[in-house]
Amino acid sequence: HPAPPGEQRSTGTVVWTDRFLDYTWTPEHPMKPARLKFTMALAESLGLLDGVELLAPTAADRADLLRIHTPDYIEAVEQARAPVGSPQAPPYGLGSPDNPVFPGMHQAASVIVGGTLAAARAIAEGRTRRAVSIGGGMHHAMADAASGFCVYNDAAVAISWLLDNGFDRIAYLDVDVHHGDGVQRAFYADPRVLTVSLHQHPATLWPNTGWPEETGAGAAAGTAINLPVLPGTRDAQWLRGFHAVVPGALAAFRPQIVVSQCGVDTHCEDPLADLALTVDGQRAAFRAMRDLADQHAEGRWLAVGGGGYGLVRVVPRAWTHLLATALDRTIAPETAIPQDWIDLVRAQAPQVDPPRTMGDGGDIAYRPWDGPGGTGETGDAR
Ligand code: V1S
Ligand code: CA
Ligand code: ZN
Repeated sequence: HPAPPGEQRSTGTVVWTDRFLDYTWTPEHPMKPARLKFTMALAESLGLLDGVELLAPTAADRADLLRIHTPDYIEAVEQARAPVGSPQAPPYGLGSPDNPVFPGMHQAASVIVGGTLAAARAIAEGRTRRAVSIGGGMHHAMADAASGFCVYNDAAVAISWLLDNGFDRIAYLDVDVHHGDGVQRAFYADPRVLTVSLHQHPATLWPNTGWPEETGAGAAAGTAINLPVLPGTRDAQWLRGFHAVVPGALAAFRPQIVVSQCGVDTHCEDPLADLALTVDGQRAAFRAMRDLADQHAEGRWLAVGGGGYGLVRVVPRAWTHLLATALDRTIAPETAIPQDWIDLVRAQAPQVDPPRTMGDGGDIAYRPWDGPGGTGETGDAR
């Protein structure tokens, strides 16, 4: 059985190792490790991590990866070398423009899985109620293929581990702008795992899955939920969709833990997709997921990162709010960004105008999901 809430355990744990930065594709690739580096620098600069113990993960081992991935695929990742003078892409999705082979790919991707597993173990063993690993969220990786910048599916491996360690109802919430296809696929016929993905409509965005009709198979019918939203969707509309679907689904499913993929490529400035959220809307989504875990899963919340390609203006602020949310250390959107952080990113990314405050001034004032009497502070349902 999952450990009961205890008094000595900490509220929130941050999983971090500089080895997350080894998950580095090509210099032109949109998924750059600087987004993680800038996030941790901003969180530190704000004093958010003062007195917070960082949990340093080790690489997942082969047995961990085999929970989800095939032996042949793991071997192909281990053996992958950048093609020398050959136009032919290596198999298993490796070597495509989305997933170019990079040196140390197997090791770097294994550390990402190790981070999400460390978060899962800390919660399962009752050492913490909430854990965040911003290196994770590689939700497109399939049993036998790399896909969409994802080599190994960290969340799927961690969910599989939780299923074998006392949990039999797990809710996975995926707010990345892309469909969480790899995690949905891994548990599509497993009634113990509820997967929910909000994403830009599959008719308008890769991977073109996540249609509302995809609802789970066999005994797991009804345990996959897909909520596509149209290009241009803004905070209030997105949050209204979230609150129309997610709280009721969790109340019915009664999860023992909530696992959230917190991709922030829903932002209006994201170069890969066409939704129009602000950092304020993303912050409201994180707080809503935390509060839902408090309400429905005895506070157990495992949050991972994911997409997000605004590496100076979006990801650092959004994921700093994610860390703050898990740590119960609220950062108001009006908070000024410290000058030392602005100087740091100016030096490393001179072409981008850094943000000045922790919010975008996003208008989430219209809050239909609140109903009468709601404060609207977290955009939570009442
Ligand atoms: N959407 C999208 C997108 N953008 C790119 C891309 C852009 C610039 C590059 F230099 C290289 C690639 N690829 C895609 C998608 C994959 C998106 C993965 C998102 C990952 C995540 O945020 O959900 C979580 C970590 N791939 C495609 O659209 C496929 C192509 C069809 C088009 C792009 N070309 C480069 C490959 C084939
Ligand atoms: Ca999603
Ligand atoms: Zn994405």
